[in-house]
Amino acid sequence: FQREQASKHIAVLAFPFGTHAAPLLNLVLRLSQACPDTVFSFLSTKQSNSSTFPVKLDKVKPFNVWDGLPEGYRFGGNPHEPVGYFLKAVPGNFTKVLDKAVAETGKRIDCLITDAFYAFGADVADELNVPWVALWTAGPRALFVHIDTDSIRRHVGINGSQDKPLDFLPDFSGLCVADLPDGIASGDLDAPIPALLHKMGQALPRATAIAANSYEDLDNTVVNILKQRFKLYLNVGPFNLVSSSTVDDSHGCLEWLSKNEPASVVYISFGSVITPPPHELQALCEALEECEFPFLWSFRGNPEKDLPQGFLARRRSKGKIVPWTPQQKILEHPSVGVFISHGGWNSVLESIVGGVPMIFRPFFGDQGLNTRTVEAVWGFGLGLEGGTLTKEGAMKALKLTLCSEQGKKMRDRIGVQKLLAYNALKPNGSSVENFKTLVKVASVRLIA
Ligand code: U2F
Repeated sequence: FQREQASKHIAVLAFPFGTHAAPLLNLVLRLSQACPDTVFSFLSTKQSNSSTFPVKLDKVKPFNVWDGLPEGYRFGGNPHEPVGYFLKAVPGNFTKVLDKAVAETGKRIDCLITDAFYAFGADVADELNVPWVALWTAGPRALFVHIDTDSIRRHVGINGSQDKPLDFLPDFSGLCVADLPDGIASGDLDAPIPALLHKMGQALPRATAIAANSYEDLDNTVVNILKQRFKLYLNVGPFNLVSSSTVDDSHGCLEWLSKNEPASVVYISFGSVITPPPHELQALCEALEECEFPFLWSFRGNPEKDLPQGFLARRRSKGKIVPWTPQQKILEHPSVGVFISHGGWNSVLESIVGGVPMIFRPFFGDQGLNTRTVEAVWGFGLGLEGGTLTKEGAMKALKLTLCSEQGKKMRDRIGVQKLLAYNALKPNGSSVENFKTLVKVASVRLIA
């Protein structure tokens, strides 16, 4: 950590759950390359920092903040619980460590970069008198519904009909209230995460810039509205095309894929935190057995215990189940024909870059919105009948995506998005130009 030589200091506040800290670090590494005389203090919880930082970095130093958990806390299986405790500890846990970062680097803070979830970033940046850059790690459309929450509530009411169409929103035809993230027009609006997102929607217009993990040509209408709503809205992704992380294929997934026919394998992953309930796992296993498509499954949990008896032994020649895969590389492998996903935004972008159509089983947050947007607006994936995994529903979706003319069309459509995503990151591409603007924003106080 080159304290003496570095002359500028950017503080970064990460959200330590789901796949949030990793894309933020990705952005920071790009900024660090563009601003070699800047040091970055990256604040997250100990657990998040130890899994996000692959190696010790010269100019980016991790600082641990308190996770808010009571003494002796034991995780009981509900992923929202530790988030709730953490949110009670912010922003105090961060501001305390910001002082430490200033003391250790010997540099005042010149710019604040936070996960967009942190509305308090606006006040902290004002107090420091520095620019506030917020990173939105999900899709443009999810951001839009969070900044327009009050107006959506006025239109559709609260906890009213789930079938109400959202066609009063731009490019939302085919979507309805049920597709919105929980806490916008239904559910417990005062629960910690809906409250956080509502505050976020109100604070983000104060940000000097919002950076987002997307590209201009995806969801163009919505992107143009976001540009009017914010001081500066900059798509600088997809991040998976600029990530330099090494590929860990310790379970031999890529080699296994190579033994399969092109576009034949079903890849299954429900992201970093979710395991579907037992009856849905059972239904998916039955569908895979009956259809006999080869599959690769990134499984959270214990497959011996959680999957139907005998399934592993019976499917050994056709399927591979592992605890973790190099997902980006998997989706770029020509053997993968379809991706069964929870609809996390990183997974959607990785499927676009791989050119692989998707089948969705969404669980929370933006996942339902991503599902219906891909299905009804972009046309390169499918939701399941009834929204959950049943044997019949899964079989139908698999056959449709892998063996029908409609599936071929989905593959063509996602292929077009793939090209657009690559174009955005070519020299002079929109994400590259947006990134240059972001570098200027982050350096503004530094130049002054
Ligand atoms: C939260 O997302 P998740 O972490 O649940 O899901 P994704 O956004 O799809 O990200 C999962 C990442 O984990 C990687 C995969 C993605 O980059 O490549 N991965 C892997 O490398 N190997 C594996 O075996 C399995 C996964 C939230 F739940 C979502 O709703 C949000 O959209 C998202 C972004 O804000 O954060």
